[in-house]
Amino acid sequence: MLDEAVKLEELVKKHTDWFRDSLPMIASENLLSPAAMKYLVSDLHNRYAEGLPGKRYYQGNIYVDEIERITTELAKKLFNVPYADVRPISGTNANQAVIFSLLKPGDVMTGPPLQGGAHISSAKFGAVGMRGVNKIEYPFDVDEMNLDVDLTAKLIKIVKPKVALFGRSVFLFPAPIKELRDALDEVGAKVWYDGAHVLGLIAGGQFQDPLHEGADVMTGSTHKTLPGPQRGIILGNPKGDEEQREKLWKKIQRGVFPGVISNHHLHHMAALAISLAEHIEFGRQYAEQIVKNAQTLAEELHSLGFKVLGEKNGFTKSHTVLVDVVAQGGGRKVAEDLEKANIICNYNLLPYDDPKKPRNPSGIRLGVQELTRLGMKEGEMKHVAELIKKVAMDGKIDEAREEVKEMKREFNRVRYCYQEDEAYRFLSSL
Ligand code: DSN
Repeated sequence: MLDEAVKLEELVKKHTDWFRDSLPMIASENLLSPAAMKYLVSDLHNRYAEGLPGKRYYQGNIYVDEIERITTELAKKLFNVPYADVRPISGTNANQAVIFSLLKPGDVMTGPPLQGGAHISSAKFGAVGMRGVNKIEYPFDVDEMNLDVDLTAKLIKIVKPKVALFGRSVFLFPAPIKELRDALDEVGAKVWYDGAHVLGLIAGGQFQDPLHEGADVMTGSTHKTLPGPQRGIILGNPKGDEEQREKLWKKIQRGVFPGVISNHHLHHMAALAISLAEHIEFGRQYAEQIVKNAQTLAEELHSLGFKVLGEKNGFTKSHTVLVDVVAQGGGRKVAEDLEKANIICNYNLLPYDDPKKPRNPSGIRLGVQELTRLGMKEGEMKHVAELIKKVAMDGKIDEAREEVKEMKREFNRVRYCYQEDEAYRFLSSL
């Protein structure tokens, strides 16, 4: 074996052991269930499928077609919508498909600002800008930690976007779609909701339900609060009569294939099907606990002296907690110190930061969805807040790391799924 190959084995093992002994709190990650993970190493990995079931460009898709039909039906059932496309291979890829199908170069779209939590695919330097679309940003209200509804309604009426995007990657509170519905209808904008972060909360009935509040289409990644494989999804409930709905949906499906994907990674699709089924059975309970945990963490950090954003509205209604850590040395320093203590999160721009300086922002973003998946509840969240204080305020990094390892020993089993099991058993047996 080449030295590099031996080294790789060592690196994967070290990584796996490190995460087993850590508190992973990146708001966009989660753990796959054992039942879903087994499909990732099936023969499906080796195969190709292009197009839609029954309309393929390769032979060998007899069972793949059936798997895709089941996955699509489960997605429609979970979100209670008439349309689902389960082929995008990531959330960004799903966004690209919507951008390509609904927007042409020179078109105007509106969306949240980057420092207000927008995903990079909607930035001027991301997929939207690269498509030549003119993105105009909504005004953001820091006290509300949400869009400024009155100013946003005025903006929509003035710029008349072809597409109005809602949803964010730093997503504490529901987007005001209902409040903006009149303005959106007046200009005839298509409403696109990026639900990547909150997909599992929406499906679990714990967040707004955008496709029943006026959004035409929702994109998402399937590995955040919806704890499936790293993949994407597009769900639709377009406004209009049957013909208009079908027309829009066909356009979006052409955006997926041949627009932005060829093969759609069939092993991940089967893993998604199982994850959707698990969420139908366990998602409500899981989503409820996520929101309780995030609120407890935010309250505890606040009472320990941290500047937690969103105080006016109870800090958070999602899986995410956003903390201004300027007083503790800034986002970068705090995130790096936490990493040394095996608490993994990311430094993050806050709404009042300069978006041109993303490497030195004021905040950290904390997500509780993975810790919740491992069975942690409100009591553990209080302990996590104390550990964060120990690192960021008291500088006791080594002491905190030992405590994290000790705490984590009790929490390595994946919950809210068919076969609760050791999260790292498969990986560490590599
Ligand atoms: N940008 C990623 C995040 O929110 O962490 C999602 O793509």
